[in-house]
Amino acid sequence: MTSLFNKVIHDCDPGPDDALALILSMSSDNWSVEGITTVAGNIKVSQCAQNANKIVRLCDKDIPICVGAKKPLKRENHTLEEVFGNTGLPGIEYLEFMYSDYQENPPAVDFIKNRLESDKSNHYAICATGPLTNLAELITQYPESASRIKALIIMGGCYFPEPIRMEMGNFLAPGASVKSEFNFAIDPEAASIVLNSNIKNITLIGLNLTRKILYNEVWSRKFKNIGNKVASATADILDAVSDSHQRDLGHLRSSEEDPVRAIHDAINVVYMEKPELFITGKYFVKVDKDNNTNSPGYCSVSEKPKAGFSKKPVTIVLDGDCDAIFNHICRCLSRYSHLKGVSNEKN
Ligand SMILES: [Ca+2]
Repeated sequence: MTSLFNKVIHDCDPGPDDALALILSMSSDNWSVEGITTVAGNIKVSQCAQNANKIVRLCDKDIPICVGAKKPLKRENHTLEEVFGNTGLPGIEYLEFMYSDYQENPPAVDFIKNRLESDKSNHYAICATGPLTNLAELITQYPESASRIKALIIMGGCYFPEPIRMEMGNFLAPGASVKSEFNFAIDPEAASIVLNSNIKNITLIGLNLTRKILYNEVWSRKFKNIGNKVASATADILDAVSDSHQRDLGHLRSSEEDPVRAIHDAINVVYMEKPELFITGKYFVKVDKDNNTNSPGYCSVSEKPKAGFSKKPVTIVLDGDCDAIFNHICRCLSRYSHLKGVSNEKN
């Protein structure tokens, strides 16, 4: 897949799993991370930018951070403080927040458009791990620019029953009677615009896959044993499981302290670098968006063209090798060996 692109922009709402996605992506030799654009999702968009800044500084990088949509296209925002706390990124409070001048950077949509237009000798992928509001605005306002995107890898949706509760999502949108996936539920209009756009090489990573690839105390120990500050901070971020995670996945713990959780957004980056670890299929997709459906963001798939579905088939990632994925993540975290020490001064 890396033959398609050599530069990546992350559109995200960090978020613990977005944070891991950024950490993995910034470690890659296969591409350079050119920018991070934030979107309202897990938390408020300005806090997302602060969290992105914290992760960029942790990894000793200098990458532009641009603030995007404050709310979905047609709906009110719905943040998840009850899951992710007030900062949206618990576990690394010991890292001081470092002021960044991202407030003076261009808005997210302008940044992406300018990069795609002014840097035509390079090939850009977008790694999208939040609601798709920014990308829908890009497609609507600047369709020619958007068509220059060489690959779009999206964490969003649920295409087959997820493996833990056999449901089609993990989030009950306001007024909904059936669960759907958070990123698509928050802005289903945006998801629909993106899936019906002219962007080539769209890959969807949904809960049907991400809830199979679970972090736990075994991987926490391995991350900490890597012995650099990024790897240990990554373990701290992922070990900070919320009460809601425990209610959801507590029955899978092997001890009281076992931090079992999914790492949804991070799977995007593993797939971008190591697609051979995954099984994929091509499908036409429909995202429920009207207010009168009982689950905004609910996804349906078809192997054949069908009215109301995307005009082109997209790639859906169906399965992945869990141990190989986490071993690859360990290798990515080892790439930060020049950043010595353990971040958490409590330890
Ligand atoms: Ca996210």
